[in-house]
Amino acid sequence: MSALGNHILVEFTGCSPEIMNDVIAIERDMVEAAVKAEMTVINSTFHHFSPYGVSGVVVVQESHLAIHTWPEYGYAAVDIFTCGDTNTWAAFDYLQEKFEAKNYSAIEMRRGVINLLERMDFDLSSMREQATERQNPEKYTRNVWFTDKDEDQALSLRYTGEILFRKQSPYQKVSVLETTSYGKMLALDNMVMCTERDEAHYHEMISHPTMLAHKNCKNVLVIGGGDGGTIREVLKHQNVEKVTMVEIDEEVINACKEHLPTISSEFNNPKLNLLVDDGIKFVADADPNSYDLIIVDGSDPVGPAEGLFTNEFYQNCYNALNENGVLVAQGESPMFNSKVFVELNHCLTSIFDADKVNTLLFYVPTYPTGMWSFQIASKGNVNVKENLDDDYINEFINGNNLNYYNKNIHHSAFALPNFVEKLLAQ
Ligand code: SPD
Repeated sequence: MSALGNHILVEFTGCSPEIMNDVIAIERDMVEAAVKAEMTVINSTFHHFSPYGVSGVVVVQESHLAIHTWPEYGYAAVDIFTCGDTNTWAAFDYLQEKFEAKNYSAIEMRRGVINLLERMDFDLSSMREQATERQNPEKYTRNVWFTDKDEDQALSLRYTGEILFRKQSPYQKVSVLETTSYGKMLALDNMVMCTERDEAHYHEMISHPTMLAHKNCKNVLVIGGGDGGTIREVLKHQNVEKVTMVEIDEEVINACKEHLPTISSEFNNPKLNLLVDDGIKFVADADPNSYDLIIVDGSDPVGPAEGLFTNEFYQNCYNALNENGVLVAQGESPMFNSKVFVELNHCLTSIFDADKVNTLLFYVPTYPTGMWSFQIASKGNVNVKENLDDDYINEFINGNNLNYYNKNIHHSAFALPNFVEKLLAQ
């Protein structure tokens, strides 16, 4: 039976979900599959869907290869259509291997059976001229999005498709991506930790309001903070003598040292004692009355950071603080994660006196909802909201080129919207 084309419709199942969501890898593999099948590649266009899935087409001289993936089912629907003399099944074999497909099924169809068609005459030369006039400018676009989400809300950032670092550590998936408008970004288990463009909002606010109110933080403990942004800010304070940082995941440190040098710039500071260890255990074993300041710069309360949101951990922090010591803890978002936000505040007010715990709000465009918080709890008499020494603050601000923190921000950060006050009063 003579026909114009040959069409293979393929179901790949049991594929690697990671590969099925990797638009760069899929485009590369589809183009290479065409080459393996001895086709001549003309162009390709691929799209990544939010939150996941990839679609794309490779146009070849002999027709096309197309794909749609559902990573959550480990499934790819592929069709390979060719009207020339090609080795179509070589493309199939190649893709099966690259997608790590455990199973497949395929149907082969003859398309355009000649006996059923009637040939028509038309003026080919004038059609070619018109087509040349209409030619699209050469343009390469890739629309790839990273999404940080829970069941109901999400924050998406467009990125180039390049994943600069990707490793499954014993604790979490560590990745560094190149976003299109926020610079490079560190993500842990698909949650945004920091981007080059707005990390200063977080790192300045986790350190300066408390340290400038305390005025004499000599011995500082940082739990987490593997990207290095918090210690970078802490070490801007001249009276700091020693910073002990306990980060559980060495891969986070490695990723940031390699790809985020402006954030991880202080890892070689001689005042830093960097320990790759479990911060929860470290605090449980810490000598009592040791630290002027403890900063808990953990990720969100899933995976390795879950234990950073417990009563026992904060009781141990309280014991490890000296009599005038202050604690700052990553407090989540009152909008995105209001349950944890409230629970942490209540946990601290049950350990420190209620009037010694303050909620500080600040804005990070790349965190879901944009509004984020720190809880600041004081063991002694340091009041982070009032009786601030303006000269001391000014001297610090003038000596450092800060992006977010200033005196007005310090005062306003403790002003809470009504809905936040109501949440905390529950
Ligand atoms: N979802 C964002 C939670 C922020 C956690 N810490 C960020 C690390 C920056 N040093």
